[in-house]
Amino acid sequence: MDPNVEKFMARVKARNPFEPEFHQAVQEVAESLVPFIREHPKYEHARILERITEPERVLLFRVPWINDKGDVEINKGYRIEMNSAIGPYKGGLRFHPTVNLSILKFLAFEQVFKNSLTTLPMGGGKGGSDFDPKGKSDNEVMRFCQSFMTELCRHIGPNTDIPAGDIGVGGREIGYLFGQYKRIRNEFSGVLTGKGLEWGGSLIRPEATGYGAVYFAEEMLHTRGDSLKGKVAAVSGSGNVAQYTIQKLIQMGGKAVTLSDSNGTIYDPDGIDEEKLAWVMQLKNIRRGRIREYADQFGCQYLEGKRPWDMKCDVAFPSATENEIGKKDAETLVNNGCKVISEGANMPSTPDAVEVFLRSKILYGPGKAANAGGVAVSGLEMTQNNMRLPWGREEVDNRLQTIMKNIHQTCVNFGTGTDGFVNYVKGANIGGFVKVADAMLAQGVV
Ligand code: NDP
Ligand code: 2IT
Repeated sequence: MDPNVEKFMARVKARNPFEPEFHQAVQEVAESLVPFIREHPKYEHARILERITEPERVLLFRVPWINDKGDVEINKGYRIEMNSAIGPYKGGLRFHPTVNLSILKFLAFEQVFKNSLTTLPMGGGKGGSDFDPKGKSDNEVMRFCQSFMTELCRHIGPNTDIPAGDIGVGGREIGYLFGQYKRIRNEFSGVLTGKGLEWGGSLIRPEATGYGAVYFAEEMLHTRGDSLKGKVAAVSGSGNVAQYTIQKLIQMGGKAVTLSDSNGTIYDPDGIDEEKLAWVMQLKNIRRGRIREYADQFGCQYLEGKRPWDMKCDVAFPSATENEIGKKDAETLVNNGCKVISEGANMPSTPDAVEVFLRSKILYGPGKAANAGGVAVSGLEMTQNNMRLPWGREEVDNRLQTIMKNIHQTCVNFGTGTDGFVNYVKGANIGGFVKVADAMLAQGVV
């Protein structure tokens, strides 16, 4: 490791103990940025790297609520306001039992670079709770969301901090959160994105992350004169990102053969078509069941406790969660002929898996570039809220496609090596950094 990266990381680890996911995200970025900053000493003098890894503000609060049995339950609530150099804090909320400070700080840190890459004026933030929506009734979820927002509402606002969804937070949760914000603040505003269409939401926002990850994969393939047409894809997860990744893949002539959740993977070599996908959406979004049921319904293989990465594929779309592809998985993917990884999830590949992808010189699109379509359309939702005028489907989708193309080009500009190989990790990290760093320089030591 570059001794300067080592020195920098020793300091980050000492100042942020017991935060392994945060260390992992920072180290990946530092490995790209330290050599770049060495060539641009203005950033070093202003200690931008040290400042950008320190959140502007961390909020941590109690979320008490009453379950259906009448018992009091207590969860932790968080909001990390990471960086506001180029716009108000923007980023999702995650409700999952594994949520802790380390995970939210890694997500908020990634968000700063991702949001900058979209070219829209959005700073970075992330929040959430260790609340587990699984097995909870709608009323319990509503009471939890109301309690969570009762505290959060004093810290956020349409020009201050604009949360959205992430794992465990979809249309239902955004609705309950929005209702409580409006009630307490007596204000109908664009304080959250991912809203329903009837009350300030944007067309294509639900689809945006998955669609964007597919557009990004297509752009990467174009650099090698290829396309997604006829390609077999392994997709992990079965939530928002996985579902719309598959929808767009079908439209572009690809074939998705896997889906998963935290219990296991289904493998459907015939391909998940429109009809099967509609069934999955009903299963996951309405009935809130497990992916195992797909295998019973359509008579295919279910691999209990397994991830999709042993399945032969041309393209992989990890769309579940962080560190879901380890070194062995990466080697299996590459050995089985996988040529493209487009990360719908945030940081789904471990550092040694990333190393395998980069060494193999396959097309590897890291999350902060490949999954930026979601927050990009969130930015477009904010624009429409401010104009008080909604755009049509095609308008939003065209803008999303243009944004994904531009992000790809930024990665190419900053990530192409002397041998012509595009290191999208380096490209995304430096491309995302420059705008934020220059804004921080211009705004003084704040
Ligand atoms: P959802 O809650 O809709 O779906 C999450 C899916 O991932 C579920 O199938 C879930 O399975 C699975 N999953 C979650 N945690 C784990 C785990 N620890 N191990 C195995 N499987 C797991 O979330 P999204 O689809 O919105 O998010 C998926 C990923 O995409 C996350 O990394 C998120 O940060 C990222 N992302 C999301 C964006 C968005 O707009 N929603 C934007 C950019 C990135 P189970 O039901 O068993 O929990
Ligand atoms: O990780 C992400 O980019 C998101 N969960 C979406 C954030 C947003 O504000 O739309």
